[in-house]
Amino acid sequence: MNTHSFYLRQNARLCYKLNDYELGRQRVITKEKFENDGVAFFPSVIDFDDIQNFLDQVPAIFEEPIYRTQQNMRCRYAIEPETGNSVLDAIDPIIDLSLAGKSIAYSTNLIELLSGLYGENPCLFKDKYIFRSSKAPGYPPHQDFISWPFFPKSFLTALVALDPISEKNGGLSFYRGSHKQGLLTPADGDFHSIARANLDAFEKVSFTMRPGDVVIFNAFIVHESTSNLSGRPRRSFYLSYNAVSDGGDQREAHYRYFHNWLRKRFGEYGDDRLFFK
Ligand SMILES: O=C(O)CCC(=O)C(=O)O
Repeated sequence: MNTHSFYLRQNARLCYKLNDYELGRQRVITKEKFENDGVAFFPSVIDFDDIQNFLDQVPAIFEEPIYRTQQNMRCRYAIEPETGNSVLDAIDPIIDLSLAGKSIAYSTNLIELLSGLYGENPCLFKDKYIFRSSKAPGYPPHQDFISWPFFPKSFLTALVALDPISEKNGGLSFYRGSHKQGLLTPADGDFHSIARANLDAFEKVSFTMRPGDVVIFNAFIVHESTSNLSGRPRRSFYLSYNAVSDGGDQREAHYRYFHNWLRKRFGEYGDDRLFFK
């Protein structure tokens, strides 16, 4: 049974209507509600077959040795707390390697949903595939906005569940409304975590997701993830967009800047062997 419907073309302010048959009620997610909370959950946005096609393509890609080296700027590693070993954690970007991933990023459902939230067209800015292996630690509380010269303030991320996601396997929590405080850390272009003690004023919300469900969140909302205790990877696909009026298509420029930043950052430690492939 189709449990949701899109109302974007008729009225951009009423962006999503969710029929909750089990509870016999109808919930509506408006642009205003999203702007107030900074995060919203949308069930069954991507077809399960499309998710499965993407999951089928990924292992073959990453059998290639070129994607299993830390010198490739596409691949991010996490340190396993128990052993200190590095484990592959994220592939950023991935849609140039996977047509199935690309078709999810530009799927009508997702683009219409984002158009409703923006009130204008979205442009894809960035995409990443996160493995969150059972050994990888969670991410500490942080905001996604990076104070780089042209980083768009309209940056929104659609987290697409590839596996079921819950608190037990490294699910995300969001500090509802925290995006309204703007950037909470120094604007120096670096990643900063935020102490939980500074977040008491905000309600912490999390979502249990099935493959194909989507959570969309603001660049300034503080969020974190738990360690994955399930013994299996928790795979997810993060697609970030900007509003077209906020810089237009900046995907290539973003990755150019990002790679130069990585080269400078790790150049300090004498690592001049980084490449992107
Ligand atoms: O997938 C996760 O565990 C968290 C990822 C995250 O917060 C991010 O990429 O900003």
